Amino acid sequence: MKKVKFYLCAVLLCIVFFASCSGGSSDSDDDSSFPEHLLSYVGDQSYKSPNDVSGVDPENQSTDLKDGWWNDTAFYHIWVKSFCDSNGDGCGDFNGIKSKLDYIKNDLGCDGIWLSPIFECDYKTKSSSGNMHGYDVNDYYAVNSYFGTEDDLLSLIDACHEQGIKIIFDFVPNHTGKGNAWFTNSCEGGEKKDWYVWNNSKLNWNPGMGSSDTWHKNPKGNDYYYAAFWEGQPDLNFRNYEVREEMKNVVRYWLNKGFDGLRVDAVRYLIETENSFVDTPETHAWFNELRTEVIDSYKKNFAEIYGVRGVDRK
Ligand SMILES: [Ca+2]
Ligand SMILES: [Ca+2]
Repeated sequence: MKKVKFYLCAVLLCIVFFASCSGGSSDSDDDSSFPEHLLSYVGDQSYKSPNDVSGVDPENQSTDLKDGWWNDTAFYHIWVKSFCDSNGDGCGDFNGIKSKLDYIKNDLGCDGIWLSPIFECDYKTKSSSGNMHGYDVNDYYAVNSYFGTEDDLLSLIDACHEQGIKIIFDFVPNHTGKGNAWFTNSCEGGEKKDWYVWNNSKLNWNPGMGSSDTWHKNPKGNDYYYAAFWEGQPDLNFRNYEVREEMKNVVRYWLNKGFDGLRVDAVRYLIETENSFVDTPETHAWFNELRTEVIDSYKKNFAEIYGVRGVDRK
């Protein structure tokens, strides 16, 4: 009888052991599969942004631009937070840059400015210990209030053009900040659920930046979202027609405010496929849409794109 009890216990322990192993593997850390639903295109193809701009606004466009102007323009990259603080609050700002245009043009010999991200962002601080990089945008239609007002920015753009300086903005389409209202709505299962990349279990995609810890738990649900860079920068879903249009609208919106062009961030990572997480034909297709539907219509098209042909930023 004792032997029977022993064997029964052993069998039960084995069942428990194997059950726990198989249960663990369904939510394991080494699942690099590509679930079929992530290949589907979703959303409303006739979607219009609440901030919709229907086309080119000629009012604010410079008239002295020739095709290919960017080829002989010397750009100065300005990290806005640290460049020049005009009001002594510890944070660089648009008015500070405006006060330095003569220095940029005549002392440095530059006739173009590339601004680091200037929009409302998730990690926002004036502290010198935090870099506030701005590559975690919470609102693509609002300037970071620590840098000044939108009027301050427009005044800077005008002043640049008066000095013969081109000015471009940093556009971050692959991901937003976690504090973006779109992401909050998505986490809560609202109408923007499919604006981000979700799966019911944690996957282990490695887009090639060293870490495969790229899927993170929904803070308001039981599913997981993809973030190629880190959990604070959730990837937008560019297989959603609404996202595709919204991000094209962001470019129209700011070019209409007078910017001469844009620098595009993280271009390699827009759309993932079963075969690759970077440089995919699907990613190229969206940039082609951006070029043909938006940028080309401005006749002063310029987009500084890092890494689209496989050469990443150095
Ligand atoms: Ca300031
Ligand atoms: Ca992506």
